[in-house]
Amino acid sequence: MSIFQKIIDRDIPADIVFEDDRCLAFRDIKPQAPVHILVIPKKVIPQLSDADDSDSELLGHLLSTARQVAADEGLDGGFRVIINNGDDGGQDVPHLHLHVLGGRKLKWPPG
Ligand code: DGP
Repeated sequence: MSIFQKIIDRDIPADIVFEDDRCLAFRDIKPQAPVHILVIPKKVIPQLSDADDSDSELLGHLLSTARQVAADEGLDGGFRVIINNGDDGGQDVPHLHLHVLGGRKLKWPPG
């Protein structure tokens, strides 16, 4: 079981900013920007490449939630949404998550 499943189950605490029946959003424990929120599905999908076409609506909902979270945080000047996938993609936690980053000017390209 991943650490994010434990957050969903409330076995470990997190600073939760949004929740509905399909997803949860909470602040990253190691923020890389003034606002750094993770949006995760409650359905266990280890990484994006494990999703299939039946997950399309859920994936859209995660993006919509990222947009709403950014709006709620007042990120009117812009923000970035990132999904790290697998080892080469820099993914550490094997539970699909969208990073929502903002509150400062972000550099491009990422490393
Ligand atoms: P990734 O490298 O894409 O798998 O990002 C995982 C992120 O999860 C990383 O930015 C740190 C964050 N993280 C890891 N463990 C915890 C935790 O227990 N609580 C919270 N809030 N965030 C965590």
